[in-house]
Amino acid sequence: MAEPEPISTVNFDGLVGPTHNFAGLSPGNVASAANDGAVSNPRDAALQGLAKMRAVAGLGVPQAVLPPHERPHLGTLRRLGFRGADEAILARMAKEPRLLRAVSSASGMWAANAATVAPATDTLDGRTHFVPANLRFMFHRSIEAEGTTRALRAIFADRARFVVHDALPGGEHFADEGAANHTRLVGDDGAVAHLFGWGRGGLEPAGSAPKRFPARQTREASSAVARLLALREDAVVLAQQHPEGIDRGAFHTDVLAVGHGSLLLMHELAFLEPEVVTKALRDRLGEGLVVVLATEAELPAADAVATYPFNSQLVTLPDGTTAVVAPSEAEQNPRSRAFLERVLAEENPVSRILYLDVRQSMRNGGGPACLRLRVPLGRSDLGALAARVQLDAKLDATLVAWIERHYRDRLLPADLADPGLHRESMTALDELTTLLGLGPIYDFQRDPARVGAA
Ligand code: SUG
Repeated sequence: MAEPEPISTVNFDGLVGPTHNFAGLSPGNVASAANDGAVSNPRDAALQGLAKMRAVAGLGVPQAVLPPHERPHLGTLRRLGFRGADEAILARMAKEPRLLRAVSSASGMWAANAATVAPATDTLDGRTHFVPANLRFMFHRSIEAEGTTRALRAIFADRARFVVHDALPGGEHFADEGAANHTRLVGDDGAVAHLFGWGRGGLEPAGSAPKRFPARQTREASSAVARLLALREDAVVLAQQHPEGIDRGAFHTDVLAVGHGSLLLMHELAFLEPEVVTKALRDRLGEGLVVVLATEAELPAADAVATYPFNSQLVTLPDGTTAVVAPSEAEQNPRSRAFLERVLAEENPVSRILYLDVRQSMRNGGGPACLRLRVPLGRSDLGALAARVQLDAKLDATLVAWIERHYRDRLLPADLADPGLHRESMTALDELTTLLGLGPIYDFQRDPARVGAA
């Protein structure tokens, strides 16, 4: 086997889909509940996401896109026994508004939940491994796994370099939420650690559990993902999310912690035993690891959950230092901003903070870090991608025009049964697969009679 190339992190952001709306679908996600039924702006949402990608690419960090999912997903409704033409099925949804919301969510935009990824440098067979997340915990997200797997297999098609596994089997016992609960850290002499956060026991009960909000990821799921990724056992650190943190609204690890390279930022309510986690990482990575801990006194979890300073992206700049790409809500909150400024002032790799507006996504509980899947790749891997997904000025301009051509600027959950919306979405996605050179990844494209025939 050849020596793996040096890797750098490519951010694959989920393009926001044309049905982006506020449906109140996620118990334990404070923003999703608070904005239930509000008017959304899918066009702004998609443009904000693209502006973030442009800003990150502008820092000299490689950037790519993942396609949105087909929504509303009539294939799911057919599997649930609804029959007839698309339009007839949508008309039936007048009596099933909750189901319609669940099959219409643009939640695939949060690409940090699409999969968990391990780079070729860290795996036993020297290939880059992906485990698509089954997202079993909530129905509206569970229907993403199939489409995600298809999209990843279309892009990372080269089997000599990439392995896209099946999502974990089973029900809630192996509920997996993807990279939102995974952090890869690098220490002295290139040592690596993979930190997997979990919230509850699946088959075996865990010691303590949240009381108010549900824990999503199981310990058994995290262990299975680590095995499938073909990681060395001694590089894996499993850590329980703090039940109290979950009860305050940290439904994923990345709501209260973020790590990259040798830097880990975490709130004291991110993990149940922050000292034990720090020690396990330090034993593996050495003194080069920098951990910045925010206490409840410095930064109340309520502020962190409302404004997402830990849901920042940490990206390596061409000069080797790190930038923090934070949501503008964190800039406007004095405590969150003070914490990030402390990070900037202290001895660590951080050299700048960039605040960006991803408000439409934030209102459903997704900050900058939720919108991207980190895929560490070697230089030659980029050339081996089987689709035109890398963001450059040309693709950026093409996507802006595509969004402006197809997206609405106003949407309410009550609009989701509109056959016009379904038709617009399919037309947009059909065009997108051509723009990105993806091939027919959507169900409606595999049944050509139905393209644009809502
Ligand atoms: O799973 N929200 C998503 C937000 C995911 C954020 N991702 C990370 N933290 N990595 C969720 O709760 C809300 C959809 C709605 O209510 O319309 C939603 O699915």
